[in-house]
Amino acid sequence: MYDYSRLTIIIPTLNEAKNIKILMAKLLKMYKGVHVIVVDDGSKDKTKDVVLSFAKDDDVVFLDRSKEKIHGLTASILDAAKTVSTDYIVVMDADLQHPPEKVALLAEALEKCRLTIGVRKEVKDWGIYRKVVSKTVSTFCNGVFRIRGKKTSNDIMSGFFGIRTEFFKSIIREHGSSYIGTGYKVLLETLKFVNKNENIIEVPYTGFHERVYGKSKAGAKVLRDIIRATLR
Ligand SMILES: Nc1nc2c(ncn2[C@@H]2O[C@H](COP(=O)(O)OP(=O)(O)O)[C@@H](O)[C@H]2O)c(=O)[nH]1
Ligand SMILES: [Mg+2]
Repeated sequence: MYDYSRLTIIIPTLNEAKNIKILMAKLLKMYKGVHVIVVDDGSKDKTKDVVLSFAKDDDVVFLDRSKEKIHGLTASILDAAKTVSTDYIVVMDADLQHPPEKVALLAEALEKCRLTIGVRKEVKDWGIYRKVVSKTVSTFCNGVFRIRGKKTSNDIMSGFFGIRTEFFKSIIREHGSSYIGTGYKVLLETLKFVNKNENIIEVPYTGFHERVYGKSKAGAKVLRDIIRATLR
């Protein structure tokens, strides 16, 4: 039986009250003893109240970044990771786009390797244009990484991944300042610092769909950031 007290799930949030309520209830029921850090950039809705309501009975931390100078998904995840004291980390979005049941596979595979990646096998709700753009950009990023002897992935844009805490912390210590804090692709930026010979395990999943409540916060800047992060 896997001991989930060895795992911290990091969830970045910005106005996700409705989604985080559903997600936390599922995670805490499925994974007894797990630690959760919700890292928030100043939500104006009830995200904080919802998260704190879970903190009474479980190991749930609300990391408030509202007063930080740089807000962003990547900066939030890096900040949260620095505070983790368990062996393993899984990073997932709050918006129910990442299936909670796959956290188990990402976490368990960390016994055998240092990095695990949730790989979307099909993306419902995406039109042909978005699929083509996504495929083209991913192929480009993987191509650059391959040439540079770095690790590639079948879902280099994934926001759903597992990583050994010490491994992540050492990358952050050495390279944290080069990440685009306001960016959205922390896994892609991390792969830049992972050698091609590193053994990683990919966990495929189906059912990636549009977010349940609210809107995506990622804008046109994301694409520019991806290219910038890949090339530099
Ligand atoms: N802490 C923090 N979380 C963010 C920020 N922007 C988005 N998020 C969260 O990061 C996750 C992914 O964001 P989302 O807008 O769904 O991006 P998309 O999935 O790429 O469309 C969600 O849980 C968001 O609430 C931010 O600036 N700071
Ligand atoms: Mg999303």
